[in-house]
Amino acid sequence: MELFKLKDYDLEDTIAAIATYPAKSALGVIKISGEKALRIVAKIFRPARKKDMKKVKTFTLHYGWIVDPLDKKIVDEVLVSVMRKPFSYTREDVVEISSHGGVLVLDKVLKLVLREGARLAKPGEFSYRAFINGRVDLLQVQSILNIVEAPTEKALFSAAEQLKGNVSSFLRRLKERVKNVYIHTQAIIDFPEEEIEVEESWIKREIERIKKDIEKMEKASSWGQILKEGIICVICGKANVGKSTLFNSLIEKEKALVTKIAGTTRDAVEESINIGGIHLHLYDIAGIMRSKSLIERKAIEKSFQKLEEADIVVFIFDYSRQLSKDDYLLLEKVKNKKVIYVINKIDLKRKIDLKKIRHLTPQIKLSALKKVGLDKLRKEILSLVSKEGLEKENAIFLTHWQKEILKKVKENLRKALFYLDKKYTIDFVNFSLKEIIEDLDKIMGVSLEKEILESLFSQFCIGK
Ligand SMILES: Nc1nc2c(ncn2[C@@H]2O[C@H](COP(=O)(O)OP(=O)(O)OP(=O)(O)O)[C@@H](O)[C@H]2O)c(=O)[nH]1
Ligand SMILES: [Mg+2]
Repeated sequence: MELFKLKDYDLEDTIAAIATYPAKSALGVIKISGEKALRIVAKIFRPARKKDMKKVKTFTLHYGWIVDPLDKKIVDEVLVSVMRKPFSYTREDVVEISSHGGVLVLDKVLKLVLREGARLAKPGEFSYRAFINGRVDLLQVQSILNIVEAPTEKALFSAAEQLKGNVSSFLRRLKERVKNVYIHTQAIIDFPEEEIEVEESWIKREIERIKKDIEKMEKASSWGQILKEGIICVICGKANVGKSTLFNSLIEKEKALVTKIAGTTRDAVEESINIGGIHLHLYDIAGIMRSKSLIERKAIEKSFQKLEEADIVVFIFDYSRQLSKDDYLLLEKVKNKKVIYVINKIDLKRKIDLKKIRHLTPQIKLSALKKVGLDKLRKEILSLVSKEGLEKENAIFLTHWQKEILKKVKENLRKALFYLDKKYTIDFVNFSLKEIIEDLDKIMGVSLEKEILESLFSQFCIGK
């Protein structure tokens, strides 16, 4: 693998950081990695049973005290774990000191470690070393971020799968297959006189198969994005249909103001909930109505803006009122959206003409006030999110630029198939395949530009 030296991430230094959140807690961990890790620990750690810390075996745990070598004052009672190179996260000598979790204690231990020769680690620097030293590839590095930030269990499990290396090995296998086809095309180019035992139909079939796998990856990555970032779901409807009531019922809190007066909600109200493992950003917005009030008109304008951001719209009709121009105006606004139609207030007498909206599906009748039919709505939201078979794929987490590269790979596969179909010389196919191989490498972090790496590792907290 090509080696990148990011500025300020000097690989020669021994680095240290507090790896846990520095707050009053039972335990805290200070992590040290590098050549001098054990020497530093030997200076500041007094084991309960006398031993030379520089010589202890790997994967061992040592009980004792942190003592300031200058004034011989005891700082804390600790456990020290030792993981020697190459079988550690960074593939260097790593020592973790578990002290008590006080902010001052952790700070004091860290200062001692720094005074004895370590340098404070930069954000993500431990993971950077793990990457540089071949312990993890870029897809795995990203999954570490996603594990830390996972909003739901589903997101966590998928990130853990990626960390295990499942996505990386899938990509490596895919690359081998592309390489195999590439070698065959190269043979045809290099030995034009020889009868090469490769049929173009085999090449075509193989490229088609690879393209399908890339498409699968794309789907899995959109699923990953949904798991990671969640879905924006906006509740809309004309004034007074019960949007805020439904919002409160779904989030199980009285957050949005509810009154019998039309035009109650002005600014959008937001709350995040978990529906079946999906992180849903739910919005309650101002109802649509004709109004002379400048404030109400502004609020409605903002509602329309919010609607544009929505991944999913919950559109509410009022069972106890007739359809009106406001309903139709709003229907026009959401015509290009994924919509679930809700008929609210079914506990009241019906006035709405259901025949006129029969064609609008999926449709759910409920009472937000009496909390009847809410589960049906939750199920419908979930099934709308996971339509297109997304849920069947395992999620993978890719960054924006990785998705862009994936698109390019797909485009090159499409081109290769086009060249084969139109009987271009095999050189064209060969060239596309070469680009694909390079691009697949890029997704895994081989031969990547420095800026991309820098921006990735800077998202980590210090100590990771
Ligand atoms: N009977 C009955 N009343 C309901 C139901 N849902 C809401 N309401 C009532 O309808 C009125 C308006 O409810 P809101 O939730 O404020 O309606 P909204 O759509 O947010 O209204 P705006 O913010 O003004 O657009 C209140 O008096 C609610 O109690 C329901 O399912 N059944
Ligand atoms: Mg409201």
